[in-house]
Amino acid sequence: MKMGTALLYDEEMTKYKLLWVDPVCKIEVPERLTVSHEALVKTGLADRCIAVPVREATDADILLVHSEEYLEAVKTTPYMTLEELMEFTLQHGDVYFHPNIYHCAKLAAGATLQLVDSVMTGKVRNGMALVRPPGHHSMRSAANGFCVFNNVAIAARYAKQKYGIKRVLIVDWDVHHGQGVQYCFEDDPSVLYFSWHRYEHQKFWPQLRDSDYDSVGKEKGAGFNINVPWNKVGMKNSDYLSVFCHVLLPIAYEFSPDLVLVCAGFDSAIGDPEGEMRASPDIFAHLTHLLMNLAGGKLCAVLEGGYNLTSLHQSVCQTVQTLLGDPAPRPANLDGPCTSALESLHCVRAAHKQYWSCLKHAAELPTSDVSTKCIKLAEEEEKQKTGEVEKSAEEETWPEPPKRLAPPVSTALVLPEGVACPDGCKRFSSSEDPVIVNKLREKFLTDSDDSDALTTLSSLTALVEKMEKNEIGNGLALVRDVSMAMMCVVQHAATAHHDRVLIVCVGDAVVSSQGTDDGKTLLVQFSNKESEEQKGKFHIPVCLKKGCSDVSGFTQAVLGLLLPLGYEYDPSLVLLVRAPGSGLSDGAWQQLTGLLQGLAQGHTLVLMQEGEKACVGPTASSLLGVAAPPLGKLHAPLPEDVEALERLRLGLQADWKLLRTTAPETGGGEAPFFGSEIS
Ligand code: Q9C
Ligand code: ZN
Repeated sequence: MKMGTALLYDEEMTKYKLLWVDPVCKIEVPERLTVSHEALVKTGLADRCIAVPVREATDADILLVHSEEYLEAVKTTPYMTLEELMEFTLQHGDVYFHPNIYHCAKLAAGATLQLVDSVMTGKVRNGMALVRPPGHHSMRSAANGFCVFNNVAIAARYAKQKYGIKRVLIVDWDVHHGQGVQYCFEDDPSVLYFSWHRYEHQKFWPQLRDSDYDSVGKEKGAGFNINVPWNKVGMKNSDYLSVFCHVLLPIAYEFSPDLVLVCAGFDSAIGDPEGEMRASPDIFAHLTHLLMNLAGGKLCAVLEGGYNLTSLHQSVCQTVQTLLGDPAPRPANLDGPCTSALESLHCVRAAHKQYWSCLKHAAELPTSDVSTKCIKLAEEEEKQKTGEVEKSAEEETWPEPPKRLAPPVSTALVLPEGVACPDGCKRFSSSEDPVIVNKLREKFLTDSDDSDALTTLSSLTALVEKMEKNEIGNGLALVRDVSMAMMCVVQHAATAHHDRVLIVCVGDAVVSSQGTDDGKTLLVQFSNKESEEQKGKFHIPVCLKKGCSDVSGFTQAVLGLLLPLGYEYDPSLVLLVRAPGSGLSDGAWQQLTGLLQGLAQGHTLVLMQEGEKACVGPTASSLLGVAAPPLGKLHAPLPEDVEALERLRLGLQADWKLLRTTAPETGGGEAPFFGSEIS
C-alpha cells in the first residue's frame, strides 16, 4: 500500500581521499560514507529500502548547472600527477582533488538523478542518496567546500526539464550555506531555496555577505531565496523546530512544490566539529517528517556534510527510518529557541514579509541599526571579560537515540457494522470486560442503556491502552457522539498512564472545560465561534472567520500555532476530533492528520461522527502514513484571520516559548507580550 523508499549507495564513492596534509580538508573522509551505510545495514533499515543502482551523470546533466570550461578542466584531473592535483586544488576553495574524484563526482550527481527518476516515476515514494563528494558549495565554474558538482542543483534543473514540473523546493539543513545552490537559482522563482547556516555575523566560512537573511533572491526570484543565519553556535532542537514552524513550513505550503529536494548535511547535529551545534540526531526524524506531506510525499534526501562519524550515522538512520514511515521518537528538550535564534527568526520573517502572504503580519525589522553587527561586538567584549571555557564539539557526549519500534499494528479502526474497513487497517473491537463496561455505563450512559454506544466506548478505551503499550500505532473511531467519546477517552487516558493528551478539535463539538486546566490535557479547538474565550494556558480556542473552510487560514494556524504548541507540550497521545460539519476539506484534514503524527510517537486517535463515513478512507490513508495530496498554491488567507492568529500567538507566547518569533530585547511593537517574562 505504502510505496517504498529508495536507497542509493555505491562503494565506489568511498574510493578517493586526501593525499596530502591539509587541516581544512582532513575531516572529509571515506569513512563518512561507509559508517553511514553500515549503520543502515546493521539496523536493518537498508534491507527495508529499495536499492536503486547508481549511474554516472552525463556531460549534458552536468552542463545543466556547470560551465563547459569547468567540466573540461575537471575531466583532466584523473590524469594529473600529485603536484598537478595540488596545484589544481589551489585554484579552488576548501576542496581537494584526487585521481578518482571526477569519477565519484559523476556518480554522486548520477545517484541523485537516479533518485529523482525513481521518485518522479512513482517507483518509490521517497528516498535517500548517500554520496561523496557533496555538492551544495560547488558553483558554475568552481569546486568549493569539498564539492565538485552541485548534485542537488543539477537534480532540480533535471527534474523540471524531464518531468515538466513547475516548482521545486530545496531544503538545505546542512550547517553551511549552500552558496552554490543560491547562486544557481537566485533569479529563478520556480526553485525555492531554503538554507540555515552557521554565520556568526559573517565570521564563519564561507564568510559571504550573500549568506545573510537579506539575500532574498533577485528580480523574478525575489522572495524565493531564504537564508537563516545562525549567529551563535550551540543551536538546539527548539531553534531548528522554530524555524521550520515559523519560516520554512508556512512558506513551503504557500509555495506548494511538486518535488522536495533536501541538501541533507548532518554537520548541523551535535558533536560535529564544523557546525558546533547541539541538535540531537533524532531532530532529523522530525525535520524529515514535517516535509513528507509536501509535494504528495515526493522527497529526495541527498547527503552533503556531516563530520562526526557517530552523530552522522545516527542522523542518517533517523532520516531514513522516517522516510520508511516509522513513527518519530518523542522530541526531547524543547525548551524554546534561544535569543540569538529569535533574532534571526525575526529578521528572516521581516525580510520576507513582502513576498509571502503567510508572513504579512510578521514584525518589522528591528528598528534602524540594531544591526546584528553591534550585537556581535558586545558579545565579543563579554567573552573576553569572562574568558569562558567551552567544550569542544568533539568532547560533546549525547545519548544514543533510542530504538524506534514500529508497532505490530499500524492503524486500528472502530467502525459500526456495515462500514467497510479500508485496506491495510485492522478492524478493532474489544472483548468486553464487564467491569470496564459497567464503569463506562455509570460514567457516561446513566440515562440510557445504548449497548452499541457502550461497545464503542469500551473498544475505545481498549484501543487507548494498546496504544500506550505500543501494540497499536494509531486509530480511528466512527462514533455516535464525538463529544461523549472524547470525554470518555480523556478520562480513561488519565488513568492509563498517558501523562499528557493533546486534544485537537476541528469544528464545534461540545467540549467541557472541566478538568482541562491541570496540564494533563491541552485542548486546541478550531471553529468560527467568536464567543469562545481562552480559559487558561491549556484551553486554546482558535477562531477563524469561516471556521475551517478557508484552507489558507487553517493551514497557517496548524503550522504556526498548533505544531509549535504540540511540540512544546509533547503529549503521549493525540486525540484528533472532527466535529460534524466542520467545513474542512479532505485535503486539509489529511495534512493535519499527517503532520500531527510527528507527535506522541505517532499515537493519534481520530474521532469522527457516524455520518462522516466518506471521510474514513482518506483519514485511514493518512494514518497509515500515505502522504496527503498537495493543497495547491495557497491564496492569501483572510486578513482578519491572519491578524487574529498573530494576536493569539503573541498572547500565548509568554506561556509557550515555541510560539515566539522575536527576541525580547528587539521585540519592538510586540514587547508588551513579554511583559510577564522579563524581570
Ligand atoms: N572551519 C560541506 O559540509 N571548511 N562542506 C571550512 C572552517 C570548509 C563543508 C573551514 C567546509 C566545507 C559539504
Ligand atoms: Zn556542511
